[in-house]
Amino acid sequence: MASPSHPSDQTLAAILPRLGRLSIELPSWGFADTGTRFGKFLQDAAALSLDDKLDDAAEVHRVTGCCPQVAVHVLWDVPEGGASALANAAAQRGLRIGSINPNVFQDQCYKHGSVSNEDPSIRRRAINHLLESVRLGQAVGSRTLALWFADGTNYPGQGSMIRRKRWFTEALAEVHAAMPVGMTMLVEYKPFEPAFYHTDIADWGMACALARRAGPQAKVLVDTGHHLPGQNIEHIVAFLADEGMLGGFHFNDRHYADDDLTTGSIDPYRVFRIFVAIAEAERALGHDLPIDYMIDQSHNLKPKIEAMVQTVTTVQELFAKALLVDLDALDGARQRRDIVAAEECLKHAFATDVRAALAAWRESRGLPADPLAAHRSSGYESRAAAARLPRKRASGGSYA
Ligand code: PSV
Ligand code: MN
Repeated sequence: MASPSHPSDQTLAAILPRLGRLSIELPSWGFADTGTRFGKFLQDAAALSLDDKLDDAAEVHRVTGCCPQVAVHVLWDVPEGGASALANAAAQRGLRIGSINPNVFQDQCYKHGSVSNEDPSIRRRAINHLLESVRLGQAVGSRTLALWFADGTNYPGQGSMIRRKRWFTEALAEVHAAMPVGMTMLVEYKPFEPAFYHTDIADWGMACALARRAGPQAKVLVDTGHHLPGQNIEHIVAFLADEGMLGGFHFNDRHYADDDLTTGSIDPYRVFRIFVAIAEAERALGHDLPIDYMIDQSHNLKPKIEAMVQTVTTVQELFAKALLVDLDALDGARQRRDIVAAEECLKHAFATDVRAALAAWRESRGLPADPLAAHRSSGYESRAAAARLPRKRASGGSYA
């Protein structure tokens, strides 16, 4: 029977180096006021500007030590000074710009699609924005172009799925051809929202096919919230990893659809199983998978920095538990067709309490044993609120 236990020193010595190489990228948009389509509940300390977002990301990195990179959205985050101002703003805080996220879903011209729009001038405009994003990434030293498209239709008959697929193929190939060596294109899929009848890149198979057609530097981005109910995400992860097509993750959790809740808040065992799939793939390969571990969450009600710190420590705990799975014992059980013993290998690792071990590990690296407590006791949140509230009031936020 699996029972909660603590890992031995020997076991820890085997897993901690891999855990130490786990770098988690923070999303700039996770620090700003966001909401649902019904409205926003504003937070006094939420970030308004790029500088605020980077300050908040630096605070998360300060207490966790594993988040040196920040993902940016081109339309929301690029300052007037352009690429150099962006890179400098990050560097001043000990951070780097991570994935570049072009935005071809917000402008009015994209009402009927971006690279799959029937209007060739809109398609060109979208591709030009993607090409500019490649140049921006190059200028700030980013290695990742993360592509998500809202393109799709709401009603049967509204668009030609085949024509749109071809336009996507051409567009991604053109953008891939413009990428420098060392830059990876990540193609993200999503089954629905904002389109509710069909989405042009609806699942991992379509993303994989388009990435392969684009070129060797294109891979698939798995956003854990972008699956239909019941889909086995760890199977997708294992399959893509074995194909050499797994490029990265957008971590979050969900109960219904793309809920953007904090990772592991609803189903930590699923996140654990995803990491087990990665551990197995890495063992088969003999090296770390070259993938980007990114967070894509918007925190409507939780304080944003706390939610992000909670997410990072949860990811570390679940990753550590996955590394604890005895893969030799697991394989032995599989060969004996001992299903119960195989499952127990997973359950035992999942039930192991790694929190005290990770606290000691953090301290040994000069980090706070409890990142959340360290952030809470720092006074950062109230200082940020005091500094930001007057700006919010001035910009018309609905504050008393
Ligand atoms: C779309 O739902 C998505 O997951 C994409 O990754 C976007 O970049 C992100 O959310 C923020 O809108
Ligand atoms: Mn995403």
